[in-house]
Amino acid sequence: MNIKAMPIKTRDFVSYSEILFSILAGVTGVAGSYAVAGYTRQFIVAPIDALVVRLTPGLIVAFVIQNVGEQGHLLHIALSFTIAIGVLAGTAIVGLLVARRFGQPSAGVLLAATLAWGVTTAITTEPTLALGAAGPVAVFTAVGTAPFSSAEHDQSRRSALISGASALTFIGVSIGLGRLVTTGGPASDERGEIDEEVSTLMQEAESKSLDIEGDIPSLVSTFDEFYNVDIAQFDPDLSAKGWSLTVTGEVGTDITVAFDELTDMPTERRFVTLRCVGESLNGHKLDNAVWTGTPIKPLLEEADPEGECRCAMLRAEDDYFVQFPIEALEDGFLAWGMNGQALPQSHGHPVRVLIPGHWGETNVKWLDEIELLDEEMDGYWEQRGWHGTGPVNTVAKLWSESMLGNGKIEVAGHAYAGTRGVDVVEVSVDGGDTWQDAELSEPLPGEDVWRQWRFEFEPQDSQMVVVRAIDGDGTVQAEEQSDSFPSGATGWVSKTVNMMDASSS
Ligand SMILES: Nc1nc2c(c(=O)[nH]1)N[C@H]1C(S)=C(S)[C@@H](COP(=O)(O)O)O[C@H]1N2
Ligand SMILES: [Mo]
Repeated sequence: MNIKAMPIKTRDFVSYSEILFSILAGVTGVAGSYAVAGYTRQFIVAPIDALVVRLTPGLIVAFVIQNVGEQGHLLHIALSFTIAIGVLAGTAIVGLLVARRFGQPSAGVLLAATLAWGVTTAITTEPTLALGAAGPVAVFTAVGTAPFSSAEHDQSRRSALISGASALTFIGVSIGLGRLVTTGGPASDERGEIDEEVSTLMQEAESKSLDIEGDIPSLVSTFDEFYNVDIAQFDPDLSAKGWSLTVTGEVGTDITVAFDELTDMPTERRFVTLRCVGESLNGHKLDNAVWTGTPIKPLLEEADPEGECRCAMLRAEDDYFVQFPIEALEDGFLAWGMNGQALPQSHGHPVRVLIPGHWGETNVKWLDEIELLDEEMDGYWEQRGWHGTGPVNTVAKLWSESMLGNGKIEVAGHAYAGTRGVDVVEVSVDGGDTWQDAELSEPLPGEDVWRQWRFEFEPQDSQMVVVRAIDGDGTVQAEEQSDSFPSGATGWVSKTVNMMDASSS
């Protein structure tokens, strides 16, 4: 932009320099908010993002999930950043206009700062942290009240450059500070030690895991491997101390349980596998962990459900909600530990639900309320067209192909069929004409656990490998191909495996 073109003409409603400085105010205001709040729900972008997520129509969400996938988050987060910058820039513009119209620079700056603080407080409900956004808005509004004049355009250019450089420096420092401030997850006194029962189970999973050449999860996924699906970009950051769960609605008695009361209940350790209804047929939103928690049933019995529909709405701190039958909930589990440690923030700290054999979306994280209903209602994803509250589809994944030292090709993966269990995995190396049984890992204890499979064969030029699982009821995985939307992907995973591919993986 040519600074010469920036002098204020009195007939301009807003001048270029006012636009420039209000944008700098907006960007640095957002950076300042990040510096004091970190990547948490007190950061000005977080509530805006939650609103964007809530208001995005289901069809668009479904389209993004299917066509953009994981990167879909970037779209709404970019929009949310733009809105936050726009809002703060707007407060600066108002200040700058008032300053110029009334010839009162300090009144303009004060107005911009107050507006920026007020708006940020309204958005984040954090008056003190809102000062982080208001400060830089005030500074850049103040600099902007000294208008460029055509007579001194060299000086104007210098002033614009200095301002831009200062803004960049400020943003850099804010990113550093914000990173330090972002803590997330259980506090160190909440992290917990791996107890003996969990480590025995983890060892069992380790010893039952097949010796697979390719790089895929063992029978227990690590924290790093375990997939994540969140409706919001900013996970709730809850402490166990402040947490409680209410069972309410159509019940004989309302119950509220605090974290300590929950963990005093009979504690169990269970292997439970999770799978997202939105994942592609051979996707990786399928993982398994050892969870520490307590069964839901006694709590439900205490509350004494009465509703007509025998169904429950589960709600969470991130405004997520899902509804499904009480029968499924009764088999459920309230977990506060994962692989022997406190539940990580991203998996629902301090308490999440695990519903055996049902799609991932029923496994509510950051749970705070179970409401028994009189009438069925749609949950968050069902409102957006998904049918993901029922039992999972059977699937065998083909996650690795490797060339072995013995000259053979190894294909391997995991298979999952919810509470039906996986009985057999079959592999075809001729595109589905003939089938052979794969080697399967010994079943882990538990009624909702995946298994690993592997299969070796003599390489030919190129061949079509197909895999399918047979569940505990003897039912073969459905062959017909369908997309994940709305009821979960179906079909058999197939891949053309040739020696070149296999040796490079
Ligand atoms: N509160 C809350 N619970 C939630 C979700 C969410 O966005 N918010 N996502 C659901 C979905 S769609 C899935 S597949 C699982 C994923 O759990 P994970 O992130 O621990 O793997 O959590 C479910 N529970
Ligand atoms: Mo999901």
